[in-house]
Amino acid sequence: MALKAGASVLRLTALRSTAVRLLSTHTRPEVEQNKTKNAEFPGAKAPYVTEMKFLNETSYDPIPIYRVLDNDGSVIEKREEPSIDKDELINMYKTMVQITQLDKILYESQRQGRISFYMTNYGEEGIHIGSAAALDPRDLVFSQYREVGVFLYRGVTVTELINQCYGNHEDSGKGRSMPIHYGDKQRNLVTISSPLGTQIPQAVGAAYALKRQPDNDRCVICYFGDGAASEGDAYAAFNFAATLDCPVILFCRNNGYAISTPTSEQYKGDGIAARGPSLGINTVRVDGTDTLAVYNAVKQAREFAIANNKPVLIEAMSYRVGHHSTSDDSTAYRSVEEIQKWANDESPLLKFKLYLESKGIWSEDAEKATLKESRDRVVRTMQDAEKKKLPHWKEMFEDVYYDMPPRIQKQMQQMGEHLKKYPDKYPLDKFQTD
Ligand SMILES: Cc1ncc(C[n+]2csc(CCOP(=O)(O)OP(=O)(O)O)c2C)c(N)n1
Repeated sequence: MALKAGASVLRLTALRSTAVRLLSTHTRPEVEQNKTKNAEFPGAKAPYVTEMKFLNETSYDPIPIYRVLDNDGSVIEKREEPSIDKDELINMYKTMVQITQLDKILYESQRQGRISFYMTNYGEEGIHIGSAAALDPRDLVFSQYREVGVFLYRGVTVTELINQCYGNHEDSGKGRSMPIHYGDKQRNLVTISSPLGTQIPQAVGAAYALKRQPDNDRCVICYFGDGAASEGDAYAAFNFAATLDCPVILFCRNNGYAISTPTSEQYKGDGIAARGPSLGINTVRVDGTDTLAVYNAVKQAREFAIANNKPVLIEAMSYRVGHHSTSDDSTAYRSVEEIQKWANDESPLLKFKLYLESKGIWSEDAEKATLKESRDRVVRTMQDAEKKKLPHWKEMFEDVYYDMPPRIQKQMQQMGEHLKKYPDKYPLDKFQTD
């Protein structure tokens, strides 16, 4: 009883003080002013409102998609046309053609059992070349796996790429990684690794290291897919990039699919770009089938990132025209009509070619010659790569430890004895020898 009486006294007192508070808020003029003033919480400086409302993706307009070229290759707004000299424009287009030829032939070579795996880049050539052309060769590149054009544009040769896919002794990775896991230290291209998203925090860390160097004039670019953007690593990396003020371009290739998962199942809301402003990152969404739009976005992102030591998020919208990889048949989860529409009407190569033609610097003859040259280069190189020996079997025991521990030395010795005992059981003639 005593408790109950006590509780009702407390309730009465609380009611009275609420009433006093309410009355006073309606009467005190300084409180009137507070309504229009921004709140000054440590975690949010924002206006107060008196209407309780949830916000969601429909509360805002979708982030627009920046483009320079129309589908017919014409420049929409003259002021947006970048000034790129003729030779570079031609080099950009030729590299795009080289990507498609590399893809066609290596894809087939996997089908013929000559290499174990391959991933094509169809539909994303404009992303590779537009971004690579806007970077400085000293900028550090972290890629996912579908960015071979960036490697080509940096000067990695078709021979080096094919040696990697064949895993022969001339592969700088010594045949230890799956095909397409390229890397090139001299050209500032960090070796690709398969686990999705791991490169994103690494890239942010590298950008942080760059910013700590005196007079830094380099940035880091990190490519990742819409699927990889769902990894926890991506969120952590975005937030570190923003809070630690890192000169990194976070470049999302949104090609509509993560293997068979369409973006409609990958995320709700307005794509990857919408995450940028929410974390305080300068963000732009571009048409990834428009090489010039990608070029402008990366060029400005680079300048901004270096001048301000801040990240930029770019979401390049595109379509993965090929199957996910040689292990996939994408017609199981999307229609052939859908693929054809993007392959034909929105081809980044076609748009760029029409642009070059409109400038009078490209012709059908040049097209034919470039196609033949790039196809022949791949076929010739592939035949050479096949003849090259595979790395010495001892390589698989090396390079992990600076000084090989006794247990690994023992395994290597046992392997040597085993091969001596059963030489006819292994294709030893295909491997380098001592
Ligand atoms: C951590 C991790 N989970 C799953 C996979 C298997 N996997 C390889 S590629 C891929 C899809 C990635 O899609 P996206 O990032 O959109 O890139 P895209 O292949 O479309 O270029 C998945 C799920 C992986 N490699 N690593």
